Amino acid sequence: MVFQGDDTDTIAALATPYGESGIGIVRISGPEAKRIAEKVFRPKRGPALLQSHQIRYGEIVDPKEEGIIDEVLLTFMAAPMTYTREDVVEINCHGGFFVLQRVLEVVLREGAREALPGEFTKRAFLAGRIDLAQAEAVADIIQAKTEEGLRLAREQLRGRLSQEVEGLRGELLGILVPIEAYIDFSEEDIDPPSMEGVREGIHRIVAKVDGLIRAYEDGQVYRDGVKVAIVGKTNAGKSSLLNQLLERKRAIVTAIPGTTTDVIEEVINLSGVLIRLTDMAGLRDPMGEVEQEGVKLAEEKVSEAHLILLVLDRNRPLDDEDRRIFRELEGKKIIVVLNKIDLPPRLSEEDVRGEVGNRDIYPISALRGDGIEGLKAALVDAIAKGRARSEGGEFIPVNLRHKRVLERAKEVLEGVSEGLEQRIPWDLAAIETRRVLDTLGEIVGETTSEEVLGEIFSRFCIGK
Ligand SMILES: Nc1nc2c(ncn2[C@@H]2O[C@H](COP(=O)(O)OP(=O)(O)OP(=O)(O)O)[C@@H](O)[C@H]2O)c(=O)[nH]1
Ligand SMILES: [Mg+2]
Repeated sequence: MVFQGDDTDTIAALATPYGESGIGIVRISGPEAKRIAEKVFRPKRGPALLQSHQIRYGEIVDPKEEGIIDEVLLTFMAAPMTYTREDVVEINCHGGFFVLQRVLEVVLREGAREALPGEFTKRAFLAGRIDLAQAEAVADIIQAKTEEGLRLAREQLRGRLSQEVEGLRGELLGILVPIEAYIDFSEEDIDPPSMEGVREGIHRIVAKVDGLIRAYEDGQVYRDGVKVAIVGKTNAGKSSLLNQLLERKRAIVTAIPGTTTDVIEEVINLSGVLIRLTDMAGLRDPMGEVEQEGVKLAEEKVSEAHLILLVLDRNRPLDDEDRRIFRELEGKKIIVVLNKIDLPPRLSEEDVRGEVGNRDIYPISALRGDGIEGLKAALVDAIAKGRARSEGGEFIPVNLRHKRVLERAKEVLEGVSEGLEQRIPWDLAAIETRRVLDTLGEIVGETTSEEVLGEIFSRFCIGK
């Protein structure tokens, strides 16, 4: 859905979800908010006129039918000290579907329009109270599924990325100003800028842009979760391990090899990190058409995974199938799980070491649950380590839209640097560099098109 609608009229929506709850809130924003509130609200005590930032107790009435709809607490907040910087009214009603529907109905009838998704936040953005990256953070906070995801969104709301981008634009301007001065006053006796100096400056900025692009990849782990694939040959105990990690019987477990044919995906939250676990067919030469499809799907999942849990059956010696799997996993991040330690060992740690080198090996019994807690800790550790490596310091929230903007900026900057080496005229270099300033401005919303804005705000729920 693309966002449309007048940005100056008065809007209203339910700010809490439909359904039964202790309270539900109807929110109104815009120039008519106060008038509408005074029309539908009858205070139990005190003056009829509403004063800013005071909570009042009273009733919502239907002015047409003279009937009482609900007993409420109403707050009027005068612009500009409000979320949208417009006049805002919030009505705390009883949280029933029907009551809320009726209150909203009379508010709309008195002159408000139903708000579109994210429209309150869009107004905060248009009024300059928050920038675009911060507006996006509001949606991220609402949608956060883990503590870490929430932390990231909070950083963004505080303007962490915006500061970073403003810094970059400042540096870029520092490069641009002497070039433009040279172009504008070329008749006078100004020396041309040093080509090497300009290129160095551009490279420094590109390196920072690269850092932000990497931050996206790190952040993705917290926003969307880490993909962990459970891999091993048939009957190794993959589905049993999935069930142990989920602490419920999700996948079918039988003694027949080839039990799992489809891909099973489930999400767990370990220490604030969202983990997307996939269990699937054992990797082997498929026996029939169903299994063939299953193995194909499984191979796809392996290639997408950030991390592999490789399950080996300690009760059986290694065979060609195992070796084929080792080869297929080359170059992937792997945690080795030695399963069925409740049975007699037919596979020594040395045999396994010969194949997996000095990777950590976790002995478990997926049947009895032994070693599962240790394995969980190892999982979290492996993910945290991966992050520390690429992060190299503070954490900056970057989403996919930001990343695309950054990639475009980087491309143009690299083009300018190459061009300068080939002696393109200074005015061309200046034009291109200015373009990057605008491009970066899209992150904070200074130069963002109406269409992109529409897309961003339609991600929100109604009432925010
Ligand atoms: N004794 C013992 N048996 C286990 C253990 N883990 C799994 N099993 C048994 O091994 C058999 C296969 O287990 P599954 O979890 O279905 O193995 P899988 O790797 O998912 O097998 P496929 O889906 O066929 O590829 C079942 O009979 C399980 O009960 C274990 O730690 N100890
Ligand atoms: Mg299975």
